[in-house]
Amino acid sequence: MFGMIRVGITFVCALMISVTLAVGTAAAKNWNTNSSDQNLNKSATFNPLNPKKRNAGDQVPVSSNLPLSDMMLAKDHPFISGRDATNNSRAYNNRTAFYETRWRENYDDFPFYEILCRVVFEADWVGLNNLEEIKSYLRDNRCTEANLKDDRYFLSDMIQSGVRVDIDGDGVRDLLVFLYGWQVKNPLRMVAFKFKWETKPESLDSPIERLFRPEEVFADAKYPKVQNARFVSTADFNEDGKVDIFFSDGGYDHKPFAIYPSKLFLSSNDGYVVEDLTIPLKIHGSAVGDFNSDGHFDIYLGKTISRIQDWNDRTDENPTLLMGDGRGSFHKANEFLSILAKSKSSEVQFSEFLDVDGDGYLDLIIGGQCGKQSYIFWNDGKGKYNNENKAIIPLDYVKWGNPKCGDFYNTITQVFMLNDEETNKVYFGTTSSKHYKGNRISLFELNGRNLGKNLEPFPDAEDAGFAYKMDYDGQLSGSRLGIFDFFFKKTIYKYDSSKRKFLKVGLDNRNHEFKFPRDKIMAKK
Ligand SMILES: [Ca+2]
Ligand SMILES: [Ca+2]
Ligand SMILES: [Ca+2]
Ligand SMILES: [Ca+2]
Repeated sequence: MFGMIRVGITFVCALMISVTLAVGTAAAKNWNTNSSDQNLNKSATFNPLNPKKRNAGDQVPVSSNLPLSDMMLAKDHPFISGRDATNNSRAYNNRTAFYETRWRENYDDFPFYEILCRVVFEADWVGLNNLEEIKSYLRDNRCTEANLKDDRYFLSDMIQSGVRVDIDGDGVRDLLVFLYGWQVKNPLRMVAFKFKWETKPESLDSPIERLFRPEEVFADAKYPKVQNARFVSTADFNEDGKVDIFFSDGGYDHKPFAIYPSKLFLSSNDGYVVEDLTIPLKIHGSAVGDFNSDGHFDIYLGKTISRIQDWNDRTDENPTLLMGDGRGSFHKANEFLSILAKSKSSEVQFSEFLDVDGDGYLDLIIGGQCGKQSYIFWNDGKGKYNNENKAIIPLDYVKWGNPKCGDFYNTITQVFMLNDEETNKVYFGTTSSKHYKGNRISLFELNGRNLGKNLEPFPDAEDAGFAYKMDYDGQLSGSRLGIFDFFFKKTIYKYDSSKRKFLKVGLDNRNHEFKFPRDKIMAKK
């Protein structure tokens, strides 16, 4: 019964694709097109299920006078064994930025209110247009509340995501914060904080030392504008051993629906050089990994909108695969994508490169929305994905009737792998939402390329927010998940091998409890 219906849905999709393909090729005009000789050296594959993390307690602040050229070294993550970007053998094969990003997008030391307070009182370049109003609100609340709301401004929107990179080469990863919020005719600009120390789980002392001046971080001595960095990836795109950053810009989600280019921050001896990777496009669901195992990181761009007046009045474009040349340039390579992965009708809201079947080649996960199915496309070993070689991720889809968007938990917000050492079983996991409402953890036992049924989906109605950000709480195997809400409060789940499900361990509100010098910050002009 379900099999027949599934065939029916696939057939409808195929029909839609044949119509949309003809008109959907205009989006990717403006990529850098330098191509290079492909270096096809083979080397050891990275096993994401066997990572090692150094003890956070071992890390102490060190001061040094490293030259500027040592900034942002990728080698400050020795726990990712075999993946050191400064390794002479350059073992890039099959690398995904997924795990690196997970580590660098770490929100365990993310002092939410201090960031907010410093953004408003100290970071005058950010570009808030109703600054006095916001200041007086924050003053009244001692910088400890975030619910100011006028007709189009919401403080909690402002702090959207962060990346931890050692900016000044002192051995302690600092924090770049990507802000979200529409201000007159511009998005906000970023902020970057110098950190004093890293993860000390018991401490509530603020990890922030001060704001970086823009010339300490960016080559052009300006903080870049950023509208919507919901999907951030870190990887060494120009292969100089230093961490680079890519974010796809999701634009502004309310009128006037402004759209902006997606950006690369490429390392240089003068700090990050900011480049537009795309023309202004509203992009959702990007992923980074070396899909064709040539040693260079590549980028997949999911749902793409080139023009939007309103949700019902917009021009969608097809997703794009960009092949990297290892020097920070990319060219379009959609011939490697399956038809579904390069069709706007798939409504790709989430994507990830991950070696799900463990054959050493990165598979491509695309997550649809509103009843569109989500898939894993298996890499054929040559970087090619096709519609015949895939698995449907068995979430709840529209099976009958005419349900509305958001009736089922089928909008993927995060994916992960779980290696259950007790039973030696491997699982593919997802968190999914009802179109960004609610959160459900799903687990599918992996048997080669077969996905088992959804094990004990948990929880349903209990958690109102969706999984905005996720970490592995120190264990990349995914046996302990930390799921962050919009305010970066964390809910921790632990996998119970005997029950084969995740159990909620508790809440971690530390990001709201950090002590910081409010009076000193608020005294600034
Ligand atoms: Ca530092
Ligand atoms: Ca680099
Ligand atoms: Ca590549
Ligand atoms: Ca694979």
